[in-house]
Amino acid sequence: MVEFMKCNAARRQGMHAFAFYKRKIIFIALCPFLLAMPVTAHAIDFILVATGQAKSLAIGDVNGDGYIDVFVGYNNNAPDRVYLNNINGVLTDSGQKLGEYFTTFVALGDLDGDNDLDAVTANLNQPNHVWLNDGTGHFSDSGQALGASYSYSVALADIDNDGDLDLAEGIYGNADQVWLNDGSGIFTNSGQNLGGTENTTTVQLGDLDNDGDIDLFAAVYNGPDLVWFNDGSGYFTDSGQALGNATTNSVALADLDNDGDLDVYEGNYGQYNKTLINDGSGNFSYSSQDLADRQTRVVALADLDGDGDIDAVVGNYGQANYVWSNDGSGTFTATSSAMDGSNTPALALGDIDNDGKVDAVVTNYTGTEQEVGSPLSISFLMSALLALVLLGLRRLIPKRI
Ligand SMILES: [Ca+2]
Ligand SMILES: [Ca+2]
Ligand SMILES: [Ca+2]
Ligand SMILES: [Ca+2]
Repeated sequence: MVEFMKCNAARRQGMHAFAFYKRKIIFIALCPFLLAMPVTAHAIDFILVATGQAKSLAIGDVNGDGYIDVFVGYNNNAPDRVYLNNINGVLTDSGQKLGEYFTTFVALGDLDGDNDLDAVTANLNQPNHVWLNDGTGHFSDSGQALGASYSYSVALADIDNDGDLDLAEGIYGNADQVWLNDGSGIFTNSGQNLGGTENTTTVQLGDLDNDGDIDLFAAVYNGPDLVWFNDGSGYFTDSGQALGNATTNSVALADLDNDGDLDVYEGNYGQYNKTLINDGSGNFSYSSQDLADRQTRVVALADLDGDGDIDAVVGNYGQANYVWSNDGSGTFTATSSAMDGSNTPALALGDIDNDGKVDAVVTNYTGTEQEVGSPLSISFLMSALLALVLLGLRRLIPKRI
């Protein structure tokens, strides 16, 4: 705004300045650049899609219309639901009532190779289910009942390198499982038991050791997190790492420090959140940062401010949700909060309203839709930088010809 006012003032005395002051010519010449850049703060929209027993969600364009839709998993044997994006972020219940399970986690991916997004739901003490999409966002139960464990989390990736999406299942109080896809969306238990009685709350899949295959990170509540390396055929071996002993509810993988490998953002309950930095070969060590949410249920990562590094949105219980900005080296600073006192068990990041900015889609136990302004703003920073340059130029140029 200061630059805007300066530019206008400079324009008002433009001709006079043109005749007598070189410094003002340069100043005016740069004004259009300043005026073209909005100085309003970049904002992330928090979009509340469901409340009550809605404990999990996944986002993706399920009906192929170019807009991101939301699949919500409900606890307490309430049916799961699909919310379709009408346009520009307006989400409407499609009316489908999918199963009556205790759904704790949802993952979307094309499981049967027909180019639409299908769904896997993790259900507590009940079989996990595969829901196939007819291409219009209408889901039907594949009829498969995958295990009947205390499933807290599922993740999809091509674990055995045969071109289809396989399934990792994180189980609370028992060994995690790996289910392989035959290409048509039919899953078979690989027979592997990853770990023992750890309380796995989240499994995440990614190439942790940079050898081209999909590895597994298991977040454990009240115990060390575990890292499993893939041999390339879908068989996992314990890396031997026992990471921390935290009350971890959620982890997310991304290259936090911009060195080309996947790091970990760890969300803990009653303790600081932490980041674990990868040495490039899949060996993790905790950074020194204590990220002060302390009541975290879910973590999601994306470049929120468009500066090329990965930022974080943290969903908490009984506490505001926070946006954490990365400085590019993996050091995070809390920048804003929203939904004070909310209980956010599920969170995903995507451009729901197609305005070119990342939105946060959440479910809450309670609460209403809110938006927050984040002080992150590339345009603001560039305006400030240009203002400094202008000051420098003005000092270098003689005041009069
Ligand atoms: Ca499909
Ligand atoms: Ca596969
Ligand atoms: Ca790997
Ligand atoms: Ca990294």
